[in-house]
Amino acid sequence: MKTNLVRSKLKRGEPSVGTWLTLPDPIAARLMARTGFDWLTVELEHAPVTIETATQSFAVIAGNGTVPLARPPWNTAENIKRVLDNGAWGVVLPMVNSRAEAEAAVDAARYKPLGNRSVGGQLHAASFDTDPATYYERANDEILVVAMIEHVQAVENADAILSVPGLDAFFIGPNDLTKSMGRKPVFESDDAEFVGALEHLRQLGKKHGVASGIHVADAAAAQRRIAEGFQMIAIASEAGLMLAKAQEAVRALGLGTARPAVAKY
Ligand code: 3PY
Ligand code: MG
Repeated sequence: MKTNLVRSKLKRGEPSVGTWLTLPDPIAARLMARTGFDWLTVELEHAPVTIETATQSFAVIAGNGTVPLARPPWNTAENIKRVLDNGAWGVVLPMVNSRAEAEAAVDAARYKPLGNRSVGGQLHAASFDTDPATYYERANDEILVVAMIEHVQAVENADAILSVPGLDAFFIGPNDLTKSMGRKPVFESDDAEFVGALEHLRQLGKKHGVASGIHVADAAAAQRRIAEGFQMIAIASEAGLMLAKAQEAVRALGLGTARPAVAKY
């Protein structure tokens, strides 16, 4: 069975960088899996990605030596089971706002004795290049469980959320977090409430031995966050990276007026 090198890196305290896959396209996933990111998160929350497309993407990502993660549409047992049973090596769960929600996530993502994940499926084992019996034996050591902290309620409850056994990392969604603070959704802000929340969360991550993660807009921001101690960093998305490069070329050549088609992530 293959080893989840992202989980190992995070456990060793090292940074791990990836991006989001928002296009419903396993060919884009295949190409992105060869660029050198540690992991790619297939986006099922805000993008038109179906479970069939996601399943194909998990396979080509894993087959090209990169770790396939999934962000399910919401933090429910049904969603978690569907993506893990079809080949994701980990879940990045939206809007985990309470200890009970974090416990439910771990319960759905881990087999007994750490949880109550239901046994079944074929593609989970194939994705790790092993057989189902070995997968059931070892999955609890390889599956990455990440709770998104992206609401002021989650920041308030973070001490309780991050103390839940079986959680590997938390991941800040700055856009939802700033929106929940009553501001415009942004990746970066100098606002004291936002800056203070990030520092508070990182300290709690250290206290509970849970890796700190955050979504950023570009490589320079990723370097800054890594220097601050964040470990799990997502840079934009494949669509965002593609559009940024295209817009750079258009601007350099002084071509016509761009339509407002900027992808955030
Ligand atoms: C957010 O910024 O809200 C996100 O969900 C990023 O992944
Ligand atoms: Mg979000």
